[in-house]
Amino acid sequence: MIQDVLIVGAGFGGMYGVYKFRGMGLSVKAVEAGSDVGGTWYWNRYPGARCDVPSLEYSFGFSEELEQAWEWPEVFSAQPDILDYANHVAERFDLRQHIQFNTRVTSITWRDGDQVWELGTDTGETLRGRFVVMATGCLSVPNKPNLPGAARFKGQVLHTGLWPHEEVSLEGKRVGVIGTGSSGVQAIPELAKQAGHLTVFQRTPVYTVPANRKRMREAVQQEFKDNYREIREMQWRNAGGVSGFRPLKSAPSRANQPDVGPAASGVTGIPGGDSGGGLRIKAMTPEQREQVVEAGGLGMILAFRDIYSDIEANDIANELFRSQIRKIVKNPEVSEKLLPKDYGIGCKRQVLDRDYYDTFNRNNVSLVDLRETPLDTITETGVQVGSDHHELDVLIYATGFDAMTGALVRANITGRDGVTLRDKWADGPVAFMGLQMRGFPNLFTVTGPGSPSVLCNMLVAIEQHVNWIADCVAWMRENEKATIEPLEQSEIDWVAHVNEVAEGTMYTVPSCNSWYLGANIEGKPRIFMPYVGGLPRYREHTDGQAENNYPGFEVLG
Ligand code: NA7
Repeated sequence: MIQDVLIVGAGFGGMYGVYKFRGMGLSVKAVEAGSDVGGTWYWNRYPGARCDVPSLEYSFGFSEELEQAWEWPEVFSAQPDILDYANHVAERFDLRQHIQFNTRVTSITWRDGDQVWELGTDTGETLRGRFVVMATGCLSVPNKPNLPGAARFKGQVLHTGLWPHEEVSLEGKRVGVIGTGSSGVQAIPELAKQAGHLTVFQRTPVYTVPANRKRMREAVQQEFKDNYREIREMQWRNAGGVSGFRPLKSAPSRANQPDVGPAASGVTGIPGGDSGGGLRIKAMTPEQREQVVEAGGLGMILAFRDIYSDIEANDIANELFRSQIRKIVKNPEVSEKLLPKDYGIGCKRQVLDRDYYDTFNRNNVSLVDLRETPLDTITETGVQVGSDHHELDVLIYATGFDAMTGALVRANITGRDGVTLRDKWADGPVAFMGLQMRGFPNLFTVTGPGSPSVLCNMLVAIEQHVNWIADCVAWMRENEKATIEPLEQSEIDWVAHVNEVAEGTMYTVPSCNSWYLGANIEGKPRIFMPYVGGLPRYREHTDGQAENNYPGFEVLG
């Protein structure tokens, strides 16, 4: 059987794809490596895993019934609650009947004669479809660095991005964690509570600020539900896909954190996620800056408008940040190691934490600075760093992902004339609007490189992409077109535009090494992959293409 649409992945993108294409009367099948839905939230079950976008914003807007039915327990959701939501969506819309679980797609090949895609799987099947939608996620291929001696370690080895489904008991154990990005920073306070001793192996210190940890108030949730249509419009008009809607009618809470957004003004994991402040750090005296932080907390440093585009302002903010951490971490030697010094705020995705710095005041936690003394080797019983051997029962990799391109390249996609995506992207991802690649007709990517994706509220970005792809497929069918793919020039112009808008931001300054740039993966070309121009500007481009019958694409009848 040839499916109208084959979808790879059953995270939020794949799930909404199934719903959308089925609703158009098309045959659709999704293939998922995991045993159930949820994508990111299915795999990342490590203790402390949590979303960095407010719960009421990080939700689907395509169904009013869903919006009204679902209750979020916290202002920022923990992983189990988001996974519950994913399960609820699957059940409510009866999506699982269209999803083949426990099946990894191992190859995707264009058959020009039949104009179909053929998907090979690790179960030995071959699936055929007219259109393919890659809903494979931006952070779905765990990065496990090739550390010397790693295979020798006899204890338990875990990766935050592949955390086991069954309970992991760390009680009384000597636990080591490598990595201090979002995953490490979220996990470390929880691991410290569970472990006998926790050793943190840090290569690059992080700028992290406290997350909002408030319970959801019923009145606030209700006000969102009453205003969801307007809120969704506000999301579409916001650069980061976050409405920033503030409940007006609900009685203000007495707790010292706001009911909706971040702990302090301007704080989510994505830029433009909140209205932020109008303050400029350069225009203030040192005393005034201190007062801002004292009044609003560490996260207020992120609300200064000028720090994202002015290196001097950025330096002032970085120093202000460091001075605050020195006050929290009691041991000055440890404190100094925890301070980022060779890159600035705004270069990497903002990390939000719960008690991260305080955790280093515990007497069962030690910090090993791999910049000071590099890791020599993993041994059978631990990690050797210089003359110190750290004995461990459990070694946890919190070492991130081959972001944005990893899952697409790994799927072994071969397009027209035998050209592989791996070859096409050897020098970095080349795609039109993060939606399609020339040479790969009728294959679409959800939140692909060159789209707002990880710089946007992911659920909003996913809905926008799936809607666009569905409209394109509908248009093709109405007009009896067989194939669509971008013109070569469209890709060239788009990549130039993506680079142009990223220039002059903190994301691309030479001192910055982030997964946005692919800098966390050895040998990966250094290219800024997401679209920093914001969702509204991006939508002008995608809507413009659709409204004008896809002038940037080659469409064959
Ligand atoms: P990140 O942000 O890529 O962080 C990975 C961490 O692992 C980071 O501290 C790395 O240090 C460290 N790392 C990676 N390789 C090594 C080696 N070889 N040795 C020592 N340390 C290493 O991944 P996360 O999973 O935390 O977060 C990814 C996103 O998921 C996050 O931004 C949110 O959007 C959700 P480095 O900085 O490379 O020196």
